[in-house]
Amino acid sequence: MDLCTLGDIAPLVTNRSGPIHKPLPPDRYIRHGGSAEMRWESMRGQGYHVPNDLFFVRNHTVTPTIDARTWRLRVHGDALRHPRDFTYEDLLSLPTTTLDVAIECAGNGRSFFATQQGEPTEGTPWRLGGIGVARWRGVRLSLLLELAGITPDAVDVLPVGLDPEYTEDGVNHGHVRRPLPAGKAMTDVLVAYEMNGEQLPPDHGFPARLVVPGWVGVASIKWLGSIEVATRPLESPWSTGFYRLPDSELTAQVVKSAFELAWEARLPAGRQHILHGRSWSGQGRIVRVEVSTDGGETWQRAHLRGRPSAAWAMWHFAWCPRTPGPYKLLARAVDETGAGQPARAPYNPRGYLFGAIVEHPVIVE
Ligand SMILES: Nc1nc2c(c(=O)[nH]1)N[C@H]1C(S)=C(S)[C@@H](COP(=O)(O)O)O[C@H]1N2
Ligand SMILES: [Mo]
Repeated sequence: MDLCTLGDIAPLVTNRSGPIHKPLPPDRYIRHGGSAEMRWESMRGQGYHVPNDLFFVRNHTVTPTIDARTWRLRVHGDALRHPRDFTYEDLLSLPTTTLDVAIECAGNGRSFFATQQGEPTEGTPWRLGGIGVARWRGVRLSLLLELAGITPDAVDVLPVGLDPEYTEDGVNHGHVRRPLPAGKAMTDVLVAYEMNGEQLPPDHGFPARLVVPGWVGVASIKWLGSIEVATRPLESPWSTGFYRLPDSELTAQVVKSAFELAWEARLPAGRQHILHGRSWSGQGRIVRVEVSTDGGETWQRAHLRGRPSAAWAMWHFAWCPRTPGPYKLLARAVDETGAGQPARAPYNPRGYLFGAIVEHPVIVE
């Protein structure tokens, strides 16, 4: 066989087409066009972090293939004394920081506006699987901006992705990008190149992505190509059009809870079941979780596992259903700021921040 021909074919085989590179087995993921959410029952028995092969993917277009050897992160703008490029090697050689952080789509839970509240919205009909917690390792954005000589009058920071330009309804909005106030950029934001101890996977932003703790997922720009730092406010369609609430900006995530159970899971009657779940908030640690198995008439405390941690809380609850039939399981959490989960989420046309209590159907038989 001609080895040269083989060499030509190999890259075509490894360079998969399609919007997402990694496998999306249907027993672990629900597909939504070019995006995919994890099935919560797949989290049963997992540790604190969502494995890379289960982590949800939200792509505006497609996962690009980027060569780290020629990749550069361009840091520029009028609020920098030394604008400069960073290579992949530069990033790897700088002091590292490791953080457990949740990334969650602002539209996570959106489908419940329609199914629970009778308020259909535009956008991907996520259930609750548009969230994941990973251990991210990389360089603090503040360090890169200091190396580039950020000035005290910096106002906004605009990270831009290298994935293809995004077109909606015939309008080209350009590359995915969304400004962050300089204050947030200099506090706890990471330029991550590792996810759960592995090189950042292509679908999650290889070679480097932003990780913005507590904020809606769209702030965590993947496939970073450039970062502008300006002395004036910056904007993009992702801050002025979509990913905005009618009367306010969209920044921190709200409180949510999910059971590690299949939708319409079947449970034998007359036996004790340990129901497992997780709760999270963009604003602080979860301090209390309650579960109701009677449609919200009565609530009981769930047991939190371990010490409260910022990314999410793991909990369990013992339930012994005696009577067969359909049930709705409810979980609600409260974070350290006192924020909880209401019975109804405030409606907004694009269906962001569904923080109401989700009714999880199960069948006892
Ligand atoms: N460059 C770029 N960054 C992006 C996106 C994108 O499409 N392109 N999607 C954003 C959105 S809306 C979310 S919710 C998160 C999802 O991150 P994940 O795919 O790693 O789970 O990435 C954000 N960063
Ligand atoms: Mo998102």
